[in-house]
Amino acid sequence: MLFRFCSLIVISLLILTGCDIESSPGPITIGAAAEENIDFATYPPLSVPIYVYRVADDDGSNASYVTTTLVDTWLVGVNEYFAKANITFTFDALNDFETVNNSLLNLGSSLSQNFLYSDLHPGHIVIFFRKNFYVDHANPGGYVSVYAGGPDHLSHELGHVFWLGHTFGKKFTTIEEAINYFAFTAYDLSLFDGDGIPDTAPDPYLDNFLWFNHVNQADGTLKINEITFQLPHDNLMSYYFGQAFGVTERFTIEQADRMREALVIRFGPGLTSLVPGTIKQGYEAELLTVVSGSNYLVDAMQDLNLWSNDRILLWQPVTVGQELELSFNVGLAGTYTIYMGHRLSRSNGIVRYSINGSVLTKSYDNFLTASSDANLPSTTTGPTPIGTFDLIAGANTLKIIASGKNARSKGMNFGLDYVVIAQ
Ligand SMILES: [Ca+2]
Ligand SMILES: [Ca+2]
Ligand SMILES: [Zn+2]
Repeated sequence: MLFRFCSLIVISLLILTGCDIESSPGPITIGAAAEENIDFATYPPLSVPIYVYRVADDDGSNASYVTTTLVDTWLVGVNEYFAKANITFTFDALNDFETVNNSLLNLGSSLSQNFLYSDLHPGHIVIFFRKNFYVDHANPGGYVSVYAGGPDHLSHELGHVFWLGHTFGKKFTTIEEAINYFAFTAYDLSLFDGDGIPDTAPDPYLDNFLWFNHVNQADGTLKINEITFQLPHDNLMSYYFGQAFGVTERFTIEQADRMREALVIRFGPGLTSLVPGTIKQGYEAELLTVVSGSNYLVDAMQDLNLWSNDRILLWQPVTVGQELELSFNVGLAGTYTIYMGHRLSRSNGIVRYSINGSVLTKSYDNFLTASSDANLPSTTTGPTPIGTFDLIAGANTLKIIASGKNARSKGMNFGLDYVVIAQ
């Protein structure tokens, strides 16, 4: 196959290489790495409000066809896809939908116009629906500009907002180009890994729907030399958009993980809409009274956008079973849900909690697993629900119990940014 192809190859490539190219590694099938078994339904639910602009030209003409009803319908589909990440988009049709007459915005290409409007709605992902055709795009800073609607396009662009790249890297305009490129680069599979995410399949993307002519219609594979690629037809961050083989479009676990990470970092603890209900009282962990325990300090955090009051309570227990007891004052006795903002880092351990003397069953591993990068800076979990409790008026106790550590963690540290109680 390779030889036959070489003999037909365009002259310029022959001159360049003299056909002295790597031999194919032999017949193999390449697909995605197996997904980890993580169920994000057991993680804190994250809820993201959106704000929608229906964009028209300066004189009001040429308006997008979007309506609040359409947005509601599309969000049902979007939320089905994002359920895997336990992320839900919410839309308040009454207050968060607006028509704006702005020809530049309607062109879609003006970053400054996009930012001008999206900055007006902190705590929301702003979505512009345009009439003019320009590529749908998203900015990781938090807006989406689309020509088309529908759950697939919206989910794809929202994936970009939460730091997901395309499954493919370089786009190829012919199958021959892909074959040659692959051979000349010593069958380097990373060329086809556009997103750096192992559980999305390597994707030699043939542009302009050309892939459709070369793909095996029975199973959706694409063969390059003797290598068969199981294309990620099922993935929302591909350009296949489920146009073949009846698969359900979706995100992988690693993609879900990255989106959750992006979301809590982007919004930080200030976005109270991450917490259902109303926050009744909030406490900076670094200001709580320490009833008993040792090896703790107030740590000033360098990334000031992430942390409430720019500081956390850092505890560095040295043995499993060690305890740190804090107290927090509640104004009115009642039933409250407690949320805590944890620090995630490469040196964190596993803790359990005790509230007013009763030890909770669930443990929390705050080791930062989202990346294999050992130098990744610590980040916040966002408000993590701990449970619902009857709290008394006055001093209540929160005990933290060191319960072990991830084998890869450098320590048993524990960082607490804040505690909030909500109803
Ligand atoms: Ca990949
Ligand atoms: Ca704090
Ligand atoms: Zn894209």
